[in-house]
Order: sequence, then structure tokens, then C-alpha cells
Amino acid sequence: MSRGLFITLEGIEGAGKSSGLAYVKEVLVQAGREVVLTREPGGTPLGERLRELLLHGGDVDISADTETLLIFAARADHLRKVIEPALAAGKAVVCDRFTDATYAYQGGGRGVSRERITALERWVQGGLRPDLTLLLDVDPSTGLARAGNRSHPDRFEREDGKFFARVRQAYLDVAAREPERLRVIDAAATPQEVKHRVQQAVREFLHVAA
Ligand code: Z5A
Repeated sequence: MSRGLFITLEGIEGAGKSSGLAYVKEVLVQAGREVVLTREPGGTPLGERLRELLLHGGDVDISADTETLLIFAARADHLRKVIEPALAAGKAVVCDRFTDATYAYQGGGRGVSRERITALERWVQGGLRPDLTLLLDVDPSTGLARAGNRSHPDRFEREDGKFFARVRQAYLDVAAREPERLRVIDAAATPQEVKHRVQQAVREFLHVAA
């Protein structure tokens, strides 16, 4: 059986990734694919517990290096138990965030060096990379305004606009380095327009017509 497809969605807070997952799934199902929707950090019982700690750890002090290692620990579990078996079975895996988020948040946001992240990426993933990544790009003020009404902000949501500007720039840097894999989608448009752009990008990738 041929290897499945691995598609990831990325973007800052409030960019519209959750909505984007459903748009991507629709096109894949129309194309006859069996789809697995998942997310990072998370996607397995251990990954979800690490997510809880990373997002809602309260007063637990977590350094940038420790945060990076915890994220890759969750990713290793997710890869072995969910992503790799699904791909081996020929399924399409659509993941809300993956390693580009580590380059963006821990690298751009927290200042962890690219070399360290690349070393962990090689260790945990070997040669596995997403086949297609949709980067939903919005200005931090737009993203934060969309996401801003949450009563209990998580550890990342408590960061300021400058942090998210660095995260956004780090995402755009990855897109500039890997234009074949990353498709940058202007996500400041209306939900209908963003849906159209996301689905168009997936159809182009699959070489199927609307
Ligand atoms: N993290 C990390 O640091 N390093 C890593 O390697 C990984 C993750 C993998 C959890 O991510 C945190 O983990 C994340 C980084 C860190 N923290 N942050 N920030 P997450 O993906 O679970 O959390 P999130 O980014 O906070 O999700 P979000 O705020 O829900 O964003 P979203 O999924 O992109 O947005 P949404 O839920 O689809 O939309 C947000 C709202 O905007 C909602 O009310 C929509 O109806 C509205 N919306 C969406 N699109 C539009 C348009 N086009 N117009 C108007 N309104 C819209």
C-alpha cells in the first residue's frame, strides 16, 4: 500500500486553523481519502497530558529548553502511535500544528536556536516531514482580537504582541526556506474566502478539480 498523505496547518493564535482543518478534510474526503484529524501538542493520551502541562501548567516554571524538549517528547509519542501507523495504512493525516510551530514559537518566540530544534527534529522524525503545510497568515492584532475573548488564557496566550510578531516572522522565514512545502494563505479575509483559498491549495496539491 502506498504511503498516505501528511498535511499540517500552521499560524499564530486565532489564524483560523481549527476551521481550516474541516476545510481540508472536506476536500480529502471528496477525493476518496480516509482522513485522520489530530493536533499538537496532543493526539495521544501522553501528548494530551503534556499539552495540559504546557498550556495550563499554572505556576509551573518551564524554561524555553524544557518546553522544547517536552514538545518533542509529545511529538515522538504522537508519531509512533498515531501519525506513522496512519501514513503506513495509506490514510491522510491532517494535523493542527507540527514542527514548524516549534521553529516559530520556541525558536522565533522564545529564542531557542534553529540548530537545537533541527537536531531534535532529526532525532524524533528521521526524514519524515509534512507533504503540504498551509500557513494561515494574519497580523497578530487580527489573530489576537479573534482569539482574545477567552476567559482563561493559556501560557502562550498570555504573551504580548511582540512575541506573536516574532512567531509570525519565524513562520514566514520557514515559508521562504521551503516554498515547495509551505503555502502561505492570507487568512485576514472573510471565512468564506479563506475556505476557498485553503481548499484551492489542497486541490492544487492533489491535482484535482473543484
Ligand atoms: N505550540 C508550541 O509552542 N510549539 C509547538 O511545537 C506546538 C504548539 C505544536 C496550542 O496551540 C499552543 O501550543 C499554541 C502554540 C503551542 N499556542 N498558541 N498561541 P493551539 O493550536 O491549540 O492553540 P491556538 O493557536 O491558541 O488555537 P486558536 O486560538 O483556536 O487558533 P485557531 O485554531 O487558528 O483559530 P480558530 O479557532 O479557527 O479561530 C479563532 C476564532 O476566530 C474563532 O472564533 C473563529 O470563528 C474566528 N475566525 C476564524 N477565521 C476567521 C476569519 N477568516 N474571519 C473572522 N473570524 C474568524
